[in-house]
Amino acid sequence: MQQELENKFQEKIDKEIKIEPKDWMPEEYRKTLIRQITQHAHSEVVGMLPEGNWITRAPSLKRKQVLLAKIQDEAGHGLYLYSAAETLGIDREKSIDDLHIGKAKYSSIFNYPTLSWADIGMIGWLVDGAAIMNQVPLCRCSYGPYARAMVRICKEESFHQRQGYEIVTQLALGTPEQKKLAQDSINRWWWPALMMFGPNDSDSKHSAQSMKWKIKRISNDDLRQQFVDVTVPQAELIGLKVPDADLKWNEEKKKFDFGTINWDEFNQVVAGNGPCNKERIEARKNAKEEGAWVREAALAYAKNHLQSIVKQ
Ligand code: BYC
Repeated sequence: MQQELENKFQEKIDKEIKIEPKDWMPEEYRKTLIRQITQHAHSEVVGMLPEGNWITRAPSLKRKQVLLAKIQDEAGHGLYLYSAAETLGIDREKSIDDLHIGKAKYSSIFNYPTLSWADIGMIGWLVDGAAIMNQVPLCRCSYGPYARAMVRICKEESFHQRQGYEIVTQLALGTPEQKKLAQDSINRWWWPALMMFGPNDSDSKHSAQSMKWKIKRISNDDLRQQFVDVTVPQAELIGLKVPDADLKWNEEKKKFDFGTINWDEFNQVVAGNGPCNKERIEARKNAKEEGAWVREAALAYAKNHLQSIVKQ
């Protein structure tokens, strides 16, 4: 019986029919999605912190407005994703608590500090750029609610990437001091951006099953390669040097060869020992505590409002 259900489920996936919340699904499929979607939601929300660090110091009113809008978009992405995870039966409060007690993961990239304004451009260009590369295939994910959430998220991420590249371009083509800021920033963000795609295919424990279930469509290494191939020419165009002595165009394979990622650093950051892990979780916990009165007030208002409607 169970085997029959699983066969039918896989048949649907093979025929590109979306799985919807009330459809039967293997427990492991549900768990994998809950893990990936909540990690993704946490990344969006924690990702607001390094950028929020520069709202008060944006170099002009226009830059401040754009940055504020971008950060609000990230909050929206978090909300769509928590909602998508809820359709799988996970409680939002519980997933947020899991983040706060260090049980749930979020993207390694957000554990690095934003030391200069150039870092805000670099996040838009490299981090959102890597996010798009990874998320466009997720628009074809077999689970309907996740796939649909990704469509809108990708549209917004594309705008974020463009605004980031525009900031970096202006700095890179500006005064020698500005160019130095941009170069220093790419030196610090390049390798962490490559780590966003996750472990090499041979070490990626979830990939094989996730590809079979069409949750993932393209492997970690293939996405990383696509990112390098697209991004290196963009760096060259504005005169920035990618900090990789082994980076070289491979004419035969029509792709860039590049150096080895420091996996020890990646593992340390994922394990909670990166430069800003503790600060990030502390900030999220404080936000929850300090925002408690807003939630209580909103709930009281909603209850009141509902009662007055019922009375009418
Ligand atoms: N950081 O078997 P694997 C954004 C974990 S963009 C931390 O390959 P999977 C944003 C992985 O979770 C960023 N942990 O796993 C952009 C697993 O651990 P567990 C968010 C990582 O799931 C701009 C273990 O390593 N994007 O939000 O098949 C502004 C083994 O890995 C990382 C997404 O989340 C990492 N970089 O593939 C603001 C996209 N990489 O769970 C916000 C959706 C791997 O077994 N997620 N790990 O303990 C995915 O596409 C996939 O989950 C991944 C990993 C490609 C990230």
